[in-house]
Amino acid sequence: MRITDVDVVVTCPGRNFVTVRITTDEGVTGVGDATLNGRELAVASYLRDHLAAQLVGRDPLRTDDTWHYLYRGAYWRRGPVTMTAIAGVDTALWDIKGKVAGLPVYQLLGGRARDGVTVYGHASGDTVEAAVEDAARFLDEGYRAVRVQSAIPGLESTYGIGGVSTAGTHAYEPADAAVPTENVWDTEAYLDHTPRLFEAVRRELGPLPRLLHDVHHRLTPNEAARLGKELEPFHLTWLEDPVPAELQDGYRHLRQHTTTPIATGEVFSSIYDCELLIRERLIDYIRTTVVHAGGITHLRRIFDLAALYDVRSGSHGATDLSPVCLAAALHVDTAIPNFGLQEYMQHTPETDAVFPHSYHFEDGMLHVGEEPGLGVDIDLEKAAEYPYQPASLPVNRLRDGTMFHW
Ligand code: EZ4
Ligand code: CO
Repeated sequence: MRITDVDVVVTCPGRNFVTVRITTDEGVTGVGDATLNGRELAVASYLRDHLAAQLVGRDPLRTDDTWHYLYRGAYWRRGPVTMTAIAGVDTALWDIKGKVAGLPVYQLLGGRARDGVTVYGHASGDTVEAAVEDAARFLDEGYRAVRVQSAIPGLESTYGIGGVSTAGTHAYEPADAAVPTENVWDTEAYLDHTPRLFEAVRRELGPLPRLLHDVHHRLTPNEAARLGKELEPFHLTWLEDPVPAELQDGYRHLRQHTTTPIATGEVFSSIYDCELLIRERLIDYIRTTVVHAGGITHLRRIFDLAALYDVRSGSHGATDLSPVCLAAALHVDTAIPNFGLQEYMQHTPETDAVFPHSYHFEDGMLHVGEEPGLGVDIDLEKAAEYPYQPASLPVNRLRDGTMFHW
């Protein structure tokens, strides 16, 4: 069996997605997500201009060998563009392997380890009351865990707020332009507000719902330690990305000061980005996912390392990760021993139509389908109706104009 074509499809059914589609001489095709939000065309070029020619003629079933061929063979290792491109290819090869074997991919990863994949939804609101109401709606819809973000008084815009963000719809979309919108950030306002938010959520929703919160990389280790301590009475399932992820030894300081569980890793692209955090047990959940961490092959290695140290998976699953990534993530989540929680934001109906899939939501869990491969495809005709549109994530500045983390 040989790879005959490697196609890269860029489509924008509400937001941009890059999909790798690999065809074989036996007519079996596979798909992989290669979307890197705001840098989509860099990955598309990496795939089209550099990898496609190297892949044609190779045996598609040599998944691990191909992974190393692309990783070691580049000489320039790691980095989000490279690892997202490798992920797209690797995911498509797993899809092909499943179809050839006649088995869903989770079976090839060791088989079913749980009934379904518990997910968390994104609740938010312009006020604390609105955020509490939104969180309650998610719980009413059967969600067992919910991330809660609310607007910070005095700031014009806050991460995670905006657009429609109630249960059953998808949340905010990034700026629809090549030049990012600029937001203003105020750490003191945020640190003052966030414990009040969770005090209200716990008071209204009770002690049992699993609650999460995303700091989005904006605190120093000591500021994060203060927040973690103040949130301890509200028993979060996790506090996400409390500090910029490149400041890894800052997590030692944080860990020594709070028992609030910590999750990080959505921006990591390799096992080497999380090795220290896992080995020193500085985090509770590792948030790497298929598309940005080198595909199923590499993500599985990260999760296996994490399992040795009692760190659980908590894969990133925002809407800029396509349904192809979500399907692949669900196969991994279904099979690994140390699954923790999976992020889930519903895609738009247009996106779901471009990427027909067999996973479904029920009782707070996502369930993979049973067809061979990943159980997801791309409808090329529909994809062609939505050409690429320049789009960027926002940037943040402090009140005095200093560039800050977004
Ligand atoms: O900002 O996926 O936990 N989810 C997140 C996301 C990220 C986007 C970046 O593309 O932090 O909302
Ligand atoms: Co996040």
